[in-house]
Amino acid sequence: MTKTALITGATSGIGKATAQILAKNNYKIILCGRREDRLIELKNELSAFTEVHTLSFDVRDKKAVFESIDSLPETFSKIDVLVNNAGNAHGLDSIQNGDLDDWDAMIDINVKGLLYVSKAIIPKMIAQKSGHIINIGSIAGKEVYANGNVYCASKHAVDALNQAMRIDLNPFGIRVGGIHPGAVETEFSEVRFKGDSKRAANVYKGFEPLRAADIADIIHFVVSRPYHVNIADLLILPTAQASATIINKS
Ligand code: NDP
Ligand code: 8X3
Repeated sequence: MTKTALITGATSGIGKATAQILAKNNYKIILCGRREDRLIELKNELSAFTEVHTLSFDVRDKKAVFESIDSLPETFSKIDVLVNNAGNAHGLDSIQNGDLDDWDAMIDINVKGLLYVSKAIIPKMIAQKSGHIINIGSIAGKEVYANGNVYCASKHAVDALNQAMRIDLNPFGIRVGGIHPGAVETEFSEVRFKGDSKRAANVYKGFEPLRAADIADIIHFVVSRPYHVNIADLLILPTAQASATIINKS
């Protein structure tokens, strides 16, 4: 039977690539994000392969999260796969110089947003006695690096929540797994550096970073394992990267 995947942050980067690969592999797709033009464009592209529904909401807005998910039409209401991907870094400053609005954004989007979306979907998975949740963490959730403070804390929280969800949802047969990428060239650094494209591009200079499609491919592998196999935790790095800060650059 055709499965349905809901992907947050599907307007760009890892989320968009995940929607593309799952659509081509017979999943019905629910695309989520704030930028409606991009949602519509991607829906048009993926409709050649599968049924697609779009939900435009800010994961920080808990009312919008619950209303959007409650509004799903019957044909999309059984969610088999949730990819908790929406997130970003905002700024790269020392703890003493950090911007409070950046801190709020990272905690509210990466942690609380992930929780709101999960809370809106988990009861449905419990009722249907099946489901698979993929939480997108980061190498920043495994290590802390200079000036990464609050972003690293938010991704450590995702790592903890991933483990906690797996324990709490274990009696219901729901699979939970974390995917923790290193450097992936997406709009991530553009957002982190607030549109400074030169600084963003510099992050990926001198080595071959991961592409969004590399992570999407792995997400597809994880969700397509037989039901008795749950890939609980994966750290995926570009070959040139050994740790959050050790990157072999030419
Ligand atoms: P992008 O900036 O390319 O994509 C981020 C996505 O998140 C966009 O689709 C954006 O959609 C969505 N998003 C951001 N804020 C909100 C919000 N408030 N409400 C709803 N959606 C939101 O970055 P990536 O693809 O790289 O990032 C995806 C995930 O991967 C993030 O969780 C990130 O932390 C993680 N990650 C990224 C790495 C990298 O090096 N790129 C490495 C490790 C982890 P829209 O703006 O339309 O709402
Ligand atoms: C994104 C990767 O190393 O910039 O999560 O934190 S890093």
